[in-house]
Amino acid sequence: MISEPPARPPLDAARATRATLLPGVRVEVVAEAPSTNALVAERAQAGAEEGLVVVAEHQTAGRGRLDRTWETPARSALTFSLLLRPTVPLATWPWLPLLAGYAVDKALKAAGFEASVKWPNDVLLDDRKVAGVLVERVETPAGPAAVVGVGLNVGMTAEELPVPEATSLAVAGGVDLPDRTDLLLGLLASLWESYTAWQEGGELAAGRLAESYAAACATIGRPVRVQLPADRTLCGTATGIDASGRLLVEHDGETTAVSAGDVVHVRADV
Ligand code: BT5
Repeated sequence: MISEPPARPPLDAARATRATLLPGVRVEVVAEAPSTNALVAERAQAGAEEGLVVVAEHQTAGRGRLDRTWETPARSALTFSLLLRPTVPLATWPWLPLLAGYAVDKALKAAGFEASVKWPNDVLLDDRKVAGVLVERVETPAGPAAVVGVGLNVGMTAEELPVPEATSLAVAGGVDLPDRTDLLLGLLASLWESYTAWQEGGELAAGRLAESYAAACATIGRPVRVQLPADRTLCGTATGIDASGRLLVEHDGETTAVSAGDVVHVRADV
Protein backbone atom coordinates (compact mmCIF):
# COMPACT_ATOMS: atom_id res chain seq x y z
CA MET A 1 0.00 0.00 0.00
CA ILE A 2 1.36 3.43 -0.92
CA SER A 3 0.75 5.98 1.82
CA GLU A 4 -0.50 9.48 1.02
CA PRO A 5 2.32 12.03 1.01
CA PRO A 6 1.94 14.52 3.87
CA ALA A 7 0.43 17.98 3.34
CA ARG A 8 3.19 20.32 2.26
CA PRO A 9 2.89 24.03 2.99
CA PRO A 10 4.51 26.39 0.49
CA LEU A 11 7.51 28.55 1.37
CA ASP A 12 6.69 31.90 2.92
CA ALA A 13 7.87 33.82 -0.16
CA ALA A 14 7.26 37.24 1.41
CA ARG A 15 9.52 36.38 4.34
CA ALA A 16 12.14 34.71 2.12
CA THR A 17 12.36 37.63 -0.28
CA ARG A 18 12.49 40.39 2.33
CA ALA A 19 15.30 42.60 1.06
CA THR A 20 16.88 43.29 4.45
CA LEU A 21 17.47 39.61 5.12
CA LEU A 22 21.19 39.65 4.41
CA PRO A 23 23.06 42.50 2.77
CA GLY A 24 23.78 41.56 -0.85
CA VAL A 25 21.40 38.59 -1.04
CA ARG A 26 18.16 38.82 -3.08
CA VAL A 27 15.82 35.84 -3.00
CA GLU A 28 13.22 34.99 -5.65
CA VAL A 29 10.82 32.08 -5.22
CA VAL A 30 9.36 30.44 -8.34
CA ALA A 31 6.68 27.75 -8.38
CA GLU A 32 8.45 25.55 -10.92
CA ALA A 33 11.66 25.52 -12.92
CA PRO A 34 13.49 22.81 -14.86
CA SER A 35 16.74 23.61 -12.99
CA THR A 36 17.53 26.58 -10.75
CA ASN A 37 21.19 26.28 -11.77
CA ALA A 38 20.22 26.71 -15.44
CA LEU A 39 17.95 29.62 -14.56
CA VAL A 40 20.58 31.46 -12.50
CA ALA A 41 23.23 30.80 -15.18
CA GLU A 42 20.96 32.53 -17.73
CA ARG A 43 20.41 35.43 -15.36
CA ALA A 44 24.18 35.69 -14.80
CA GLN A 45 24.75 35.87 -18.55
CA ALA A 46 22.12 38.62 -18.73
CA GLY A 47 24.04 40.65 -16.12
CA ALA A 48 22.57 39.66 -12.74
CA GLU A 49 24.71 40.66 -9.79
CA GLU A 50 26.28 38.50 -7.11
CA GLY A 51 23.82 37.51 -4.39
CA LEU A 52 20.85 36.52 -6.59
CA VAL A 53 19.11 33.43 -5.22
CA VAL A 54 16.40 31.56 -7.09
CA VAL A 55 14.42 28.93 -5.17
CA ALA A 56 12.06 26.55 -6.98
CA GLU A 57 9.19 24.93 -5.13
CA HIS A 58 9.32 22.18 -7.74
CA GLN A 59 12.36 21.44 -9.83
CA THR A 60 11.38 19.30 -12.81
CA ALA A 61 14.79 18.62 -14.42
CA GLY A 62 17.24 19.06 -11.53
CA ARG A 63 20.85 18.44 -12.43
CA GLY A 64 23.56 16.57 -10.57
CA ARG A 65 27.22 16.38 -11.52
CA LEU A 66 28.29 14.63 -14.74
CA ASP A 67 24.84 14.90 -16.35
CA ARG A 68 23.15 13.04 -13.53
CA THR A 69 19.71 14.04 -12.27
CA TRP A 70 18.44 15.41 -8.97
CA GLU A 71 14.88 14.40 -8.14
CA THR A 72 12.59 15.91 -5.54
CA PRO A 73 8.77 16.11 -5.39
CA ALA A 74 7.16 19.57 -5.13
CA ARG A 75 7.61 21.35 -1.76
CA SER A 76 9.35 18.31 -0.24
CA ALA A 77 12.84 19.80 -0.46
CA LEU A 78 14.82 22.99 -0.81
CA THR A 79 16.20 23.44 -4.32
CA PHE A 80 17.93 26.73 -4.98
CA SER A 81 20.91 28.37 -6.65
CA LEU A 82 23.04 31.32 -5.56
CA LEU A 83 25.00 33.49 -7.98
CA LEU A 84 28.54 34.41 -6.94
CA ARG A 85 31.12 36.50 -8.72
CA PRO A 86 34.25 35.68 -6.72
CA THR A 87 37.23 37.99 -7.13
CA VAL A 88 39.73 35.47 -5.72
CA PRO A 89 42.02 33.71 -8.24
CA LEU A 90 40.29 31.09 -10.42
CA ALA A 91 42.76 28.49 -9.14
CA THR A 92 41.04 28.66 -5.73
CA TRP A 93 37.49 28.17 -7.09
CA PRO A 94 37.60 24.38 -6.60
CA TRP A 95 37.04 25.23 -2.93
CA LEU A 96 33.55 26.58 -3.70
CA PRO A 97 31.71 23.22 -3.76
CA LEU A 98 33.50 22.19 -0.57
CA LEU A 99 32.65 25.52 1.03
CA ALA A 100 28.99 25.12 0.05
CA GLY A 101 28.79 21.56 1.42
CA TYR A 102 30.44 22.72 4.63
CA ALA A 103 28.00 25.65 4.97
CA VAL A 104 24.99 23.34 4.49
CA ASP A 105 26.43 20.94 7.06
CA LYS A 106 26.89 23.81 9.53
CA ALA A 107 23.32 25.06 9.06
CA LEU A 108 21.94 21.54 9.60
CA LYS A 109 24.01 21.12 12.75
CA ALA A 110 22.62 24.48 13.98
CA ALA A 111 19.13 23.05 13.40
CA GLY A 112 20.01 20.04 15.60
CA PHE A 113 20.93 17.41 13.00
CA GLU A 114 24.08 15.30 13.29
CA ALA A 115 25.21 15.99 9.75
CA SER A 116 28.62 15.48 8.14
CA VAL A 117 30.12 16.16 4.75
CA LYS A 118 31.36 13.56 2.32
CA TRP A 119 34.09 14.74 -0.04
CA PRO A 120 33.66 16.59 -2.23
CA ASN A 121 30.23 18.06 -1.66
CA ASP A 122 27.57 15.69 -0.34
CA VAL A 123 25.99 16.23 3.04
CA LEU A 124 25.13 13.09 4.98
CA LEU A 125 22.81 12.09 7.80
CA ASP A 126 23.18 8.55 9.13
CA ASP A 127 25.74 7.97 6.36
CA ARG A 128 23.08 8.66 3.69
CA LYS A 129 22.90 11.61 1.32
CA VAL A 130 20.53 14.33 2.49
CA ALA A 131 21.91 17.15 0.33
CA GLY A 132 23.94 17.60 -2.83
CA VAL A 133 25.78 20.60 -4.22
CA LEU A 134 26.43 21.45 -7.85
CA VAL A 135 28.76 24.37 -8.57
CA GLU A 136 28.99 25.44 -12.20
CA ARG A 137 31.27 28.06 -13.70
CA VAL A 138 29.55 30.33 -16.20
CA GLU A 139 31.21 32.73 -18.61
CA THR A 140 29.38 36.08 -18.59
CA PRO A 141 30.07 39.49 -20.16
CA ALA A 142 31.22 40.71 -16.71
CA GLY A 143 33.66 37.79 -16.34
CA PRO A 144 33.41 34.27 -14.96
CA ALA A 145 30.73 33.62 -12.36
CA ALA A 146 29.89 30.64 -10.14
CA VAL A 147 26.39 29.21 -9.76
CA VAL A 148 26.11 27.35 -6.47
CA GLY A 149 23.16 24.93 -6.52
CA VAL A 150 21.93 23.20 -3.39
CA GLY A 151 19.36 20.44 -3.11
CA LEU A 152 18.31 19.44 0.42
CA ASN A 153 15.75 16.70 1.06
CA VAL A 154 13.43 18.00 3.77
CA GLY A 155 10.03 16.33 4.03
CA MET A 156 10.45 13.48 1.54
CA THR A 157 9.02 10.18 2.75
CA ALA A 158 11.00 6.93 2.51
CA GLU A 159 8.93 5.97 -0.58
CA GLU A 160 9.82 9.24 -2.29
CA LEU A 161 13.61 8.90 -1.94
CA PRO A 162 14.99 8.32 -5.45
CA VAL A 163 17.88 6.01 -4.50
CA PRO A 164 18.61 3.74 -1.51
CA GLU A 165 21.64 5.87 -0.54
CA ALA A 166 19.41 8.93 -0.01
CA THR A 167 17.67 10.22 3.09
CA SER A 168 15.68 13.29 4.10
CA LEU A 169 15.44 15.29 7.30
CA ALA A 170 12.00 13.72 7.87
CA VAL A 171 13.24 10.16 7.33
CA ALA A 172 16.34 10.66 9.49
CA GLY A 173 14.12 12.06 12.26
CA GLY A 174 15.34 12.60 15.79
CA VAL A 175 14.63 16.34 15.60
CA ASP A 176 11.35 18.19 14.89
CA LEU A 177 11.16 18.87 11.17
CA PRO A 178 12.14 22.52 10.70
CA ASP A 179 9.99 24.94 8.75
CA ARG A 180 11.37 25.13 5.18
CA THR A 181 11.48 28.93 5.14
CA ASP A 182 13.49 29.01 8.39
CA LEU A 183 15.77 26.36 6.99
CA LEU A 184 16.28 28.27 3.73
CA LEU A 185 17.18 31.43 5.60
CA GLY A 186 19.57 29.48 7.84
CA LEU A 187 21.25 27.87 4.81
CA LEU A 188 21.62 31.19 3.02
CA ALA A 189 23.06 32.91 6.08
CA SER A 190 25.54 30.07 6.54
CA LEU A 191 26.54 30.06 2.85
CA TRP A 192 26.91 33.82 2.73
CA GLU A 193 28.95 33.94 5.94
CA SER A 194 31.34 31.17 4.82
CA TYR A 195 31.67 32.72 1.36
CA THR A 196 32.38 36.28 2.49
CA ALA A 197 34.89 35.09 5.11
CA TRP A 198 36.70 33.00 2.47
CA GLN A 199 36.50 35.60 -0.27
CA GLU A 200 37.69 38.51 1.88
CA GLY A 201 39.96 36.77 4.36
CA GLY A 202 42.95 35.81 2.21
CA GLU A 203 45.22 32.91 3.12
CA LEU A 204 44.27 32.92 6.77
CA ALA A 205 40.58 32.38 5.93
CA ALA A 206 41.46 29.74 3.31
CA GLY A 207 43.42 27.85 5.97
CA ARG A 208 40.56 28.17 8.42
CA LEU A 209 38.06 26.81 5.88
CA ALA A 210 40.36 23.88 5.10
CA GLU A 211 40.59 23.05 8.81
CA SER A 212 36.84 23.38 9.44
CA TYR A 213 36.01 21.37 6.32
CA ALA A 214 38.35 18.56 7.35
CA ALA A 215 36.82 18.50 10.84
CA ALA A 216 33.30 18.14 9.37
CA CYS A 217 34.32 15.61 6.71
CA ALA A 218 33.28 12.00 7.37
CA THR A 219 35.49 10.79 4.50
CA ILE A 220 38.78 11.43 6.27
CA GLY A 221 40.11 8.40 8.09
CA ARG A 222 37.77 6.05 6.19
CA PRO A 223 38.59 3.29 3.73
CA VAL A 224 37.33 4.56 0.38
CA ARG A 225 36.78 3.48 -3.18
CA VAL A 226 37.11 6.41 -5.58
CA GLN A 227 35.60 6.22 -9.04
CA LEU A 228 37.93 8.29 -11.21
CA PRO A 229 37.36 9.63 -14.72
CA ALA A 230 37.93 7.15 -17.57
CA ASP A 231 36.52 4.24 -15.54
CA ARG A 232 39.49 3.99 -13.22
CA THR A 233 39.09 3.08 -9.55
CA LEU A 234 41.32 3.87 -6.61
CA CYS A 235 41.03 2.00 -3.31
CA GLY A 236 42.75 3.16 -0.16
CA THR A 237 42.31 5.25 2.96
CA ALA A 238 41.36 8.93 2.85
CA THR A 239 43.94 10.75 4.96
CA GLY A 240 43.17 14.44 4.42
CA ILE A 241 42.46 17.35 2.09
CA ASP A 242 45.29 19.34 0.50
CA ALA A 243 45.52 23.12 0.03
CA SER A 244 43.75 22.85 -3.34
CA GLY A 245 40.78 20.98 -1.85
CA ARG A 246 41.88 17.62 -3.26
CA LEU A 247 41.25 14.39 -1.35
CA LEU A 248 44.42 12.60 -0.28
CA VAL A 249 44.16 8.83 -0.60
CA GLU A 250 46.84 6.55 0.78
CA HIS A 251 47.24 3.26 -1.05
CA ASP A 252 50.05 0.78 -1.62
CA GLY A 253 52.49 2.93 0.36
CA GLU A 254 51.89 6.11 -1.63
CA THR A 255 49.50 9.05 -1.53
CA THR A 256 47.41 10.24 -4.47
CA ALA A 257 45.65 13.61 -4.54
CA VAL A 258 42.23 13.27 -6.19
CA SER A 259 40.61 16.38 -7.68
CA ALA A 260 37.47 14.86 -9.20
CA GLY A 261 35.71 11.61 -8.58
CA ASP A 262 32.90 9.84 -6.78
CA VAL A 263 33.75 8.41 -3.42
CA VAL A 264 32.20 5.38 -1.81
CA HIS A 265 32.75 5.13 1.93
CA VAL A 266 33.70 1.52 2.34
CA ARG A 267 32.68 0.01 5.65
CA ALA A 268 35.69 -1.13 7.62
CA ASP A 269 33.80 -4.15 8.91
CA VAL A 270 32.92 -5.72 5.55
C1 BT5 B 1 24.73 16.25 -6.73
O1 BT5 B 1 25.16 15.57 -7.83
O2 BT5 B 1 24.62 15.78 -5.62
C2 BT5 B 1 24.33 17.68 -7.00
C3 BT5 B 1 22.88 17.95 -6.74
C4 BT5 B 1 22.56 19.42 -6.88
C5 BT5 B 1 21.09 19.66 -6.94
C6 BT5 B 1 20.78 21.13 -6.90
S1 BT5 B 1 19.08 21.43 -6.69
C7 BT5 B 1 19.28 23.08 -7.08
C8 BT5 B 1 20.31 23.17 -8.19
N1 BT5 B 1 19.72 23.10 -9.49
C9 BT5 B 1 20.07 21.99 -10.16
O3 BT5 B 1 19.68 21.67 -11.31
N2 BT5 B 1 20.90 21.25 -9.39
C10 BT5 B 1 21.19 21.93 -8.13
P1 BT5 B 1 25.78 14.10 -7.81
O4 BT5 B 1 26.87 14.01 -6.79
O5 BT5 B 1 26.14 13.83 -9.24
O6 BT5 B 1 24.61 13.19 -7.34
C11 BT5 B 1 23.56 12.84 -8.20
C12 BT5 B 1 23.08 11.47 -7.80
O7 BT5 B 1 22.44 11.55 -6.51
C13 BT5 B 1 22.03 10.88 -8.73
O8 BT5 B 1 22.63 10.17 -9.77
C14 BT5 B 1 21.24 9.95 -7.79
O9 BT5 B 1 21.94 8.74 -7.61
C15 BT5 B 1 21.32 10.69 -6.48
N3 BT5 B 1 20.14 11.52 -6.23
C16 BT5 B 1 19.25 12.07 -7.10
N4 BT5 B 1 18.33 12.78 -6.46
C17 BT5 B 1 18.62 12.69 -5.14
C18 BT5 B 1 18.03 13.20 -3.96
N5 BT5 B 1 16.95 13.97 -3.96
N6 BT5 B 1 18.62 12.89 -2.76
C19 BT5 B 1 19.73 12.12 -2.70
N7 BT5 B 1 20.33 11.59 -3.78
C20 BT5 B 1 19.78 11.88 -4.99
